[in-house]
Amino acid sequence: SGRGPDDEPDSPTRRLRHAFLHHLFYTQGKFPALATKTDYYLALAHTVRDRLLQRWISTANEYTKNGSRTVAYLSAEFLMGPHLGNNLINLGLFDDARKSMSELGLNLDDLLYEEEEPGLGNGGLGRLAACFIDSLATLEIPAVGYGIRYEFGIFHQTLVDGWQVEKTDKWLRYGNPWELARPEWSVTVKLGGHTERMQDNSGQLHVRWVPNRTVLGVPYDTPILGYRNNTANTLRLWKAEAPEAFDFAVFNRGDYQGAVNQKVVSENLSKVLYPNDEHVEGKELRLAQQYFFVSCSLQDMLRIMKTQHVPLHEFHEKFAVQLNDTHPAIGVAELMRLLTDEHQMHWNQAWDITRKTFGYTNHTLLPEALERWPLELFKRVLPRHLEIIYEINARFLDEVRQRYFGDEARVTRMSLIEETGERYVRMAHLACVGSHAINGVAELHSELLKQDVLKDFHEMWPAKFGNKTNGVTPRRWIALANPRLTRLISGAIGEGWIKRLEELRQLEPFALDPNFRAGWREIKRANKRDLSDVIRKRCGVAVDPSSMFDVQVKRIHEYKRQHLSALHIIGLYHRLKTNPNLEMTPRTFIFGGKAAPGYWMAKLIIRLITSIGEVVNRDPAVRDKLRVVFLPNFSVTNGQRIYPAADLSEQISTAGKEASGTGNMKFAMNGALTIGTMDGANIEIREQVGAENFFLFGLTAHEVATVRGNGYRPQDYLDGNAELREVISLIRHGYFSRGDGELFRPLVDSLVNHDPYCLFADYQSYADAHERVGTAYRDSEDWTRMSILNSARSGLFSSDRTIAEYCRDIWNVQPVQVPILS
Ligand code: 26Q
Repeated sequence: SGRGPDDEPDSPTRRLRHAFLHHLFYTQGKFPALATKTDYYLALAHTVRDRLLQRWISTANEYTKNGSRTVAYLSAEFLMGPHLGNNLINLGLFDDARKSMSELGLNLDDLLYEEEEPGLGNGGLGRLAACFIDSLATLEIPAVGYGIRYEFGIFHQTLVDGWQVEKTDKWLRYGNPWELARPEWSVTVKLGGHTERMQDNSGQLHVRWVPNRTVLGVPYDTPILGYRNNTANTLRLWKAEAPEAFDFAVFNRGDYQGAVNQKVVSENLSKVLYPNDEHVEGKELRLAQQYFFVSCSLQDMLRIMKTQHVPLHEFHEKFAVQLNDTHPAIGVAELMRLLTDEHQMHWNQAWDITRKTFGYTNHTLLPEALERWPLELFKRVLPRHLEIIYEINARFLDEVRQRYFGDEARVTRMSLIEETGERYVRMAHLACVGSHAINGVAELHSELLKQDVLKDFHEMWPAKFGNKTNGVTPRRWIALANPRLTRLISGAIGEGWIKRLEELRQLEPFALDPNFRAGWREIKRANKRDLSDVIRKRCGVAVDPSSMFDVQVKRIHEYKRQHLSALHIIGLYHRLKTNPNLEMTPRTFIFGGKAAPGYWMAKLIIRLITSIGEVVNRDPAVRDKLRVVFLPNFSVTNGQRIYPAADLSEQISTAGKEASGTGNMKFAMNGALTIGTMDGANIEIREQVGAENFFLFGLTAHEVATVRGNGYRPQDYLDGNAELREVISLIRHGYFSRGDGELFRPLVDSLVNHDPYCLFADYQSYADAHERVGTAYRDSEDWTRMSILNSARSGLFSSDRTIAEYCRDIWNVQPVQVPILS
């Protein structure tokens, strides 16, 4: 009849189209003539949601039937990124959806960009949690992600006069089609007040916590699909609400204002994500948030045990609970409280269960990022937990004293309570004592943990310690973000790599095939053209896709050293101005990343970068060789356009400071070469891709420690480096601030006088490495070969590998296959 398969009555494309029109009408209540882009997005989202509910129900059914051992991943952050595209990929419906939309005159990409991404995280730690739940579902591991349903996620960053300005993130504005409220599983959480003790008839002592307020935790569930399997796990995020009973009580006293106010106070708990990472502030609301979601989650696990008739003493057999940093570490004390106070279990048995339940992942070595809570604050919010922590501590320190007879200095160091000066609860110590496994997130980081931050704990319990090098999901970061590359790779080696990333190795021989290289290069070029369009729209700057795209995107932090790159760009600028005929590989420097709103120095670094851009981009003497742009609002969505378009990945943290990094992995997978230090996972990336395909520079972690230990003097490096002196002098004299010599003074003074992150010590080495980069880029055939090898050898950095290791070494969980339900 001449009809193609897509015109068959029940072809996938046709069914999608029908379902879509159905939802446009019955869910959005619109005719095409009145429909907005948001309506179209929501209609498609609901169409996809219908297709995943089947899997969600059969998964829940299968897990319940088998009483499967389950991973509970506790994290204050899940930086999920948009769901629609990812779900289409995992369902295998992406191409069908594109087709059915285009048959309706709609462009799928336009609809995908309509989704407001759930930015419920700051950066690496939150995004890692998102990659992990993706991999757990793909590996068919029974798992739940537990966290907070923040009403406002990470702020939206805009640039005004080159400065960061924050806007609230109203991600729920148009509703969220991916979540389902489960009010029937709400739980009550107590806060504040005091404790009372009483004896029962048999003389047994009971502790009663009399809170001064309670809040209701309402779970909102989002299905998390595995890649082309039938698994749909759950992300369960808690929203705080006022308990109804309280409402009534106040209302009956005629205090309507008070009742409404109570509602406001309760809902505050899940109102907003704290936007500072790697720098903790002892804020009462933050502690309450942490306790809120942890208590909700542990109570939820107890409820699940009850419905599945699992006896309480098997808690650790039913659940493996992972603490994503110390943010949920209060869970150790909370589980003890639930088992002993609320379920009358004896201390020793409860403690045994608790330790077998928890694993703790550390994500930082920076002292300012280690959580400690002032004792008074802690007692005000969690009086009972402070008592429990004292009890844990007393028993623990007895053990320390026995083990290390007479070593009171060690006892002081290891105590869960810091008592020198103001007193604090040390959350990392609580997490260590309450867990059976402790891990860092890259080899170097795990080693430094053992030698430094957690040295005493490692000496006491060496077997508890391990390493789990981070990974990222190739579904979102290659298949979804880089469809062109995905097609090329799959054409060469099949599609297996999407689930088994090590298969990318099969690309190695293609690095020597000129045809394949040409295809690879053309894809990078097309991705760069796409990004150039975005840059033109967002920054008003025209960049040349044939220039080298040199990219640094990540949170703005002094230790990550965005300003080292800034200094070097000024160095290049200076070279070009003094020698107009200088041969230089044309470069476009692309920056992106948010600064914590209260981190003044980070905001000044953004201003420095935008200032350099303003000068460089309009200087006819250099603009053909140098462009500098700061792309506002770096997010998961923007990352998906940036990583595929990068030639060079900047991973330039001071060695020993970046626990792992994960952006470094996303770049390498997408064929960028790295310029980087011996820090975090850079070391392992270099080892995998080969030293000859990686631009290394800078001091090692050991050398940094030595240099600093010998009384580091940045001025000496300045005296010894003419270019660096010129760079500093240009900034000082207001060259990038219209003659204002004050603007960047805090930044310059900090560098010249302290330079806590050794920028000056690494400057020349960095500049030299960039010289090698420039030379290498000019040989485009060889660069392409190295680019292919970077991708081909990045298989280790799939979060599937990471999760398989957690399952084997820490969680002891097995996959459970979900049958197709018809
Ligand atoms: C804690 C208390 C109060 C307020 C905020 C915080 C807070 C919030 C977020 C502290 C730290 C964070 C985030 C840390 C983080 O993202 N760390 C990164 O984790 C990645 C995943 O393991 C690593 O790759 C990065 O190296 C590490 O910096």
